[in-house]
Amino acid sequence: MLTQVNELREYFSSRIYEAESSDELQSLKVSSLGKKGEVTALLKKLGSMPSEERKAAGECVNLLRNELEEIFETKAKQLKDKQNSMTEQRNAIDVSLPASGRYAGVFHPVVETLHEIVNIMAGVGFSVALGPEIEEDFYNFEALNIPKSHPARDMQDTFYFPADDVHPEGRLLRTHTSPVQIRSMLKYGAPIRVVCPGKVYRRDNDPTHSPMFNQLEGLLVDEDVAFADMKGCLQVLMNNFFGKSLRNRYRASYFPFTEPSMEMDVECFECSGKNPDCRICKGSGWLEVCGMGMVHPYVLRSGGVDPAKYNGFAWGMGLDRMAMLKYGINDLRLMFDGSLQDVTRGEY
Ligand code: 2NL
Repeated sequence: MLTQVNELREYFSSRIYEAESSDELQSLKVSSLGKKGEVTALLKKLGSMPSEERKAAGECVNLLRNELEEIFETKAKQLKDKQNSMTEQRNAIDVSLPASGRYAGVFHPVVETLHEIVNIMAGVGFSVALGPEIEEDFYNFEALNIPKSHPARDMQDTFYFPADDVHPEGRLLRTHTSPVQIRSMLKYGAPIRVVCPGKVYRRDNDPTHSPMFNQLEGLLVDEDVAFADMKGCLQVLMNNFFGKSLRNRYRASYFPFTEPSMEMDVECFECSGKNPDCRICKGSGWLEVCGMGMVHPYVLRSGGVDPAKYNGFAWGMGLDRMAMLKYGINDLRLMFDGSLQDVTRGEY
């Protein structure tokens, strides 16, 4: 009996000493002091021993049991301390490590473009005017010398709201930001310098047209405004927007609200016309950037301005198109979907 006790003491105390986890320790406890454990088995054996041997043997086994219980407890505490200090180390903050990066928000390329153009024009004395997206026929068409028969008024091009008691004439989604300039002339009179950015709507939806897009129009009205003033003003805008001095050319055009009217092209800022495969100008060497002209006298009159005393110029450009040109975005749909990754090619 004594040898068995000593063997168990030897075996369990060294196994406990070597134990590396609470699980291991627990299974040692079960196999020694548990119901079917080896020490428990010895205790059970005592009953079948002759009574003269039982007392001494009993003391021996009990002593072993108490000893093992004590070292189990000590070892359990050691393992727990070790566990705690490991967790502490894992959670320790190393203040010398570089800080992790943070996502800063970015403006949408169209908003970025809007800010740039507004800042450039503010530099030459223009204010910003905003107006309603739901407009009346007068401001969107009539005042702009767009007659009732004009195709732009067609149901095919314009979104109309049904007439009701409050608006018996019916209303529409503005098809350009020109009504804001009419409203500005009526409100502030001449002389005036304004740019009018905003969302405009047309019944168009294909790979190169969106039913909602962003426009920016400008209007300058004063005494003795020359055609050359318009060219100079637009040159300042384009050179500053594209960041370098670019050649320009003008093509005769037609708008009901300007006379004469023209379209302006600027030299391709990317290749200056030298790359037949240029992804920006597609090899033409020119970028179509805006339509413009001297304000039609009818339009001045609609804005409450006397065309005998004042004249002026106006231009209109697509902000989405300007953003696409400047930032080399080749698909209009990218401008209007929600994925930052696609628009910025992952560089945010
Ligand atoms: C284009 C052409 C243009 C205007 C817009 C305008 C406004 C008033 C009076 C006269 Cl109140 N004109 N706006 C003039 C010429 C061209 O836009 O291609 N837009 C994308």
